[in-house]
Amino acid sequence: IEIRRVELRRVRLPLVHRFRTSSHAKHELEHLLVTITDSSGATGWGEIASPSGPYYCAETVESCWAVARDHLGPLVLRTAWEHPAELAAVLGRVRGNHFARAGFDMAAWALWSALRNLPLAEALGGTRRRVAAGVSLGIEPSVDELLEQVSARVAEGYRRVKLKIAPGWDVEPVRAVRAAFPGVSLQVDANGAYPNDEREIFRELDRYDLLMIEQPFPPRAFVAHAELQAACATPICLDESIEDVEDLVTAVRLRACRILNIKVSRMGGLTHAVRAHDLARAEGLPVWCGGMHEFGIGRAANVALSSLPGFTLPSDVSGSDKYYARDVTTEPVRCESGFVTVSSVPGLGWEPDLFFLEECTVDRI
Ligand code: OSB
Ligand code: MG
Repeated sequence: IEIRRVELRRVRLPLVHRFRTSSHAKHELEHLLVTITDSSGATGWGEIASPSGPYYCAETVESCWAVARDHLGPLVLRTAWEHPAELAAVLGRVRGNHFARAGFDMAAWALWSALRNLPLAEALGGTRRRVAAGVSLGIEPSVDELLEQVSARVAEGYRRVKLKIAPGWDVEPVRAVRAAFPGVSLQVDANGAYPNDEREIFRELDRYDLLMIEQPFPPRAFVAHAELQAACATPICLDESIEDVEDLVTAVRLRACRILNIKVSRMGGLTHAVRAHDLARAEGLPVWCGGMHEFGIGRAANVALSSLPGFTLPSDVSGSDKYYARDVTTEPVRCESGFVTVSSVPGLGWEPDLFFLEECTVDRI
């Protein structure tokens, strides 16, 4: 496969509900969409779902734009490949910049699976026909507003609820949600907001029958996570800490977590996400697919990835409507009774809405 044309678009969508984490609040998002076209005119779409500022990881929309334009795009235009993993190996000459690389790797998988007439899920080794959908709820102005959110999502059928926590917004909202929804499958995500020696808050959270505590400490704190995991019954799940398979080996050897969140973006693409899945599965570590508020293109890739056999916990693959009034695909990703159906259409499985994209594209190259 030889790529003749690479297009980057910067696309802006408003969020239906403001989302706040331990580090930042958002009411609209800008992601980059990557289109690659081969010599036969076939195209593949990918999404670079970087947050706008460097608070989740080091990348930003601006850094992704620059690295995609100056390094990844040119590399893709001069590399011939037979399988997406070959292109991923070449993209790996660029250090770090996983979100930017993920957009190109995703586009390569979308194109390759379409050319082979295979649904993306099948091309990746997926076995599930539908995936369990969980929902991630941001920090709300009050516990009452949080309870309203939980109530609405549980009524929609989501299989589990994740609450963002941060110092000052942890035990109280968890206690309130647990009291109001005793049967709901509940987990928390701190996005690394606690100092490495914090134990008391987690001792308390240990009492609320949580499915997991995600990323309590900063990304590089493998030892602190291992010490906390040894001291608490609730499984620790790592997100920001795991950027590649080497990080996962470190976490497994140190017993720093019992669950892994795999994000296509954070791992640097589907190729690396599948490798992380394979290793976790061999080590008996359950995984689920995390999200970055993806638009329909990235969301489609998340659904396909979640169909792999090791994804035994509900993923953050909510329906498009949880985030966007209108998505960039002709059909939104739909969550029905807590499940998203895996597409059986060859390629990505969802089509870009080219007319709507004209309206929400703010820059292109
Ligand atoms: O840590 O999982 C996270 C969104 C932005 C940055 C980090 C995270 C998240 C989410 C959103 O939790 C999950 C989703 O896309 O539904
Ligand atoms: Mg997380």
